[in-house]
Amino acid sequence: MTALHPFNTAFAWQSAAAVSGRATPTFLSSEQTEQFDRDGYCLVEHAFDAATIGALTAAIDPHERDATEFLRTQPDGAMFIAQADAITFTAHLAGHDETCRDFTRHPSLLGIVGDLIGPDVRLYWDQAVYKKPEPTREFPWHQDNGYAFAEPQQYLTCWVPLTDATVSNGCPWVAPGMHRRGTFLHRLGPYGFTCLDTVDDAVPVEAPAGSVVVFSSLTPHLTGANVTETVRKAYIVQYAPSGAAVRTGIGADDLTVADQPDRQYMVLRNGSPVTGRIG
Ligand SMILES: O=C(O)CCC(=O)C(=O)O
Repeated sequence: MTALHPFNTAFAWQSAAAVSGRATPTFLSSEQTEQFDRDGYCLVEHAFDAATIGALTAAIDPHERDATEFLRTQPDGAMFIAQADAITFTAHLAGHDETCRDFTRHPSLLGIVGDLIGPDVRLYWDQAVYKKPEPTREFPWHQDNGYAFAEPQQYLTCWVPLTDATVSNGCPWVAPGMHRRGTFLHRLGPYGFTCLDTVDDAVPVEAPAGSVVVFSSLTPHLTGANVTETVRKAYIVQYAPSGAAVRTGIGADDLTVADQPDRQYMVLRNGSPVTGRIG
């Protein structure tokens, strides 16, 4: 049995209905929220039109190019788990790019977070992940809460493909049902933090551009190698209930509330979209 993270001492999964206060979802279908509760993920198709994804990609590409150029100045073209010619992570775009920021408040995303988090929600993290043609490198099994331990442990990742994501180019795979145990112990491997070596019942989630793979911060997932000749692009937006905090130790004061005004802004307040200027 996989060991738990030392900070994960009393976890109990909260259903979508319990956290959202919605007996029936208003944006997702009941089948989707049931799958999310049971398996830890669901796929939402036709969430964004082609123009939205085209504009988002056009906005992100130059930032990713800059990130790649920066990586090339580093030893081996790499820094931590990013590598210029294999995988790049371009974080906090919503903090300075208006197209990305607007996207984080897209009605489809707000519908999803209203159904799966609750009435008061902040953006928690955002990053573009570009997986370059690289036939051997998997991004290993991990939970997003294994990187930085947030409380509540249960927040939401919306994995938005900017190009069709397939098994061949590195779509996400998930480990159904394991989110219900809370955060696992992670160790740092060559390509990132990891909590599991193999998963017998792993499910690939192929996702066309325009869809979004929605999973819990506690859902173990990996992305496969990219054996095609084109770049697989994704923009990842994560949301947490307002008041969520990152724990760095076991003390009562070892918590930092995730509310940086420029990039961890409110997107829903009392169930209504928060519009207007940010920061
Ligand atoms: O998009 C990818 O290839 C991996 C991204 C991922 O799992 C993450 O950033 O946690």
